[in-house]
Amino acid sequence: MTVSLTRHGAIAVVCVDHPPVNALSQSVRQGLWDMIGTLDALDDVLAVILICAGRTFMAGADVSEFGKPPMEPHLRNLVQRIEEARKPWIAAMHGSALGGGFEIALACRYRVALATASVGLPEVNLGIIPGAGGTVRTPRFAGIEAAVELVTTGKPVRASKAKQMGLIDAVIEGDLLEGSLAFAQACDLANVPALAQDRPIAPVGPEFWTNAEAALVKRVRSEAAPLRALACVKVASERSFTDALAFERETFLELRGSPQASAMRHVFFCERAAPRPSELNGVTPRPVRTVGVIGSGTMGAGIAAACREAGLPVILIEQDQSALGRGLANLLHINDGAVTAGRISAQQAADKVNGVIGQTDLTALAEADLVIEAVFEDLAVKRDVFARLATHCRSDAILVTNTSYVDPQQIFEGLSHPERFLGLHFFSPAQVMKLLEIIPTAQTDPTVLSAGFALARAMNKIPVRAGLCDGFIGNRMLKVLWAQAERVLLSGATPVQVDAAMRVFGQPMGPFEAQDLGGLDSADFQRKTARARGDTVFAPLAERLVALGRLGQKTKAGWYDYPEGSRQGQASLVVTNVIKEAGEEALIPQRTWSSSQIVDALLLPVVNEGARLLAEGIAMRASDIDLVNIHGCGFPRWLGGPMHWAQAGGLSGVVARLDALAHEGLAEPPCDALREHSFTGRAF
Ligand code: 3H9
Repeated sequence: MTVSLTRHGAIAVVCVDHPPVNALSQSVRQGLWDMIGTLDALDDVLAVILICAGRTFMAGADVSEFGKPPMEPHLRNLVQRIEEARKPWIAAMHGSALGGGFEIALACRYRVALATASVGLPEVNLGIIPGAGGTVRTPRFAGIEAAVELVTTGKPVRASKAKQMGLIDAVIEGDLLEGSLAFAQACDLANVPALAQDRPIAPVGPEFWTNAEAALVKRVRSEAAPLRALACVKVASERSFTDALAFERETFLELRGSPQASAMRHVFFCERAAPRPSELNGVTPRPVRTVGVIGSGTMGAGIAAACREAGLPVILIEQDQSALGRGLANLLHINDGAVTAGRISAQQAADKVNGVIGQTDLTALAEADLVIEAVFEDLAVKRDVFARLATHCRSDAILVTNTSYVDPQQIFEGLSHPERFLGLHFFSPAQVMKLLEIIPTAQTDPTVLSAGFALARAMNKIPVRAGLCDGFIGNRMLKVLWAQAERVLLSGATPVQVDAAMRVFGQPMGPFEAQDLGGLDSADFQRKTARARGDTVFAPLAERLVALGRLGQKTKAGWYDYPEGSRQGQASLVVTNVIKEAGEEALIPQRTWSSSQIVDALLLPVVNEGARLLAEGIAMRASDIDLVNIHGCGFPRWLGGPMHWAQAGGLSGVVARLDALAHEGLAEPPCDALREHSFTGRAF
């Protein structure tokens, strides 16, 4: 039974059991709807506890039902019916009480939760707003400021914080059902708390709304839902309960059918499918209980921190004691940063650091199940490390190279047990960035590949399988974007114009600001390696800047000038002259650029490259390309990733605009695969 009833004397316990996350699918809504009628009619029931089986309280509306014809009973009506039930309902929450699940809880007379539970209204992450009273009831319990924070960020809060905010009545220690029964028995049921609709909202001054909107516009750029959620809370504070519910409903329906909501649902399901690719169904990952990390620079220390996040003990290897000292200091710095940011407690930070043993001798890795090399990006250096690892590690230990562009097949060439080698590409900073590219070689065993995915899941990262090529998926696409950005400069635009256009599109920063932040030297090193291999590279402007010693913020000069002490770039006369000279030398015709033309010139070739990656089998799915761009390259989530964005806008338009750019010499023409998808209308 999806919704079942048990009796504990005068207390009825309604249990929802709808794996995996008790989403409010039609069967759950119907079951609860019927239960309200049944319980209202039972005179000997004094109170009702609403609890859930499995790993969580109801995690929200069933997202897979969005986009399909709505089915009764509707969630908003169910919420209202619980609120108006003859018996007081008590929501007993564990896991994540989210979205519609939390809206149901808000309609109950009481809310209790385990200390480990969290509650929230994450609808903005799906491009929508709460649609069953969340924006109207939350400010009546927690006040306007807290409600604005909850609905505009979508971030859940832990039970103790929720209690401080007035969102829940008690935090339960021990068994949830027992604790809830005790809570129910202790309640003065003749004097139940007021319903949300009967609670006043403490007003805020007009400047609150002006400031909140200004801050939000800055944060969310062209993402629609958070601003609309803010507007709903404002209406809730200004109009009647009924009017506010109607306004929320109207906004919800409008957003639910919007392209942004469709894009964010696409991302939601891509993210959940990514850790479990169908090609690894039935494959048991090789167990990983202990990890070794070679190298403790920024990347190595970040990887060690990510492994500790997964709860794995780490053996950190450096060449000598002084390098090891610096590496362990890097690790301390990462954890201190997490404590300062409030992400972990001082005790958790200490546990993380204590789980790392520093060593200078590879024999310490004799029993490690998996070893990740994070040394210099140089084929010979990496090959030397693995030749030595092959003699010190168990023959079934998984040996991993962390590389952003050196070919793993070449790194492992000729070593014994080739089935145990794997490439992983962590994005920097490794302990923060969600994306992990997983690169098997031709010989990698499926159990080893599967272990890579399991490791990513344990680290709370989004794994994407990539084939062997220069830059894999992320860096290969970024290379196209940066090359296009230079083409646009050479034909008349300025770095300020290009960066501004990409920000307005939704990127957190433009390509030139991003290069200045990361440093121009690492891409330059990569280009030299590519040239040595005989590849063609196109970065005439970046190469001139590197030759001038303009490496970005770290040298106070890159694509922009950085006056002493400032991280805010200023347009540079030197760069203007470099662009002018290079354009004149190459006889590039000058033209004017609008923001949308800049976005097209930068991103349509990226889509084209995505189609190539799919055709070459480097990317398995278009959704993987979308995830790489969202989590690794700053593509706006609310546009769904470049492949979704291109498809949603119409591929025939993409092909026509790319053809026009190619005609002007500003991009390569659409590849065959892109033309074919556009012609047949077949989804990527
Ligand atoms: C809403 O409520 C709107 C209302 O205001 C108004 C309506 C009128 N629906 O993440 P996991 C599936 S909007 C359907 O790996 P975890 C997921 O696809 C909703 N399915 O687990 C996956 O399936 P599979 C607001 C859902 O333990 C499986 O559950 N709520 C839903 O790491 C496991 O997911 C949210 O946005 C759903 N709502 O994390 C909450 N949620 O196994 C979204 C999950 O086939 N969900 N699935 O791949 C989450 O944040 C996480 O899933 C949660 C568990 C924290 C709950």
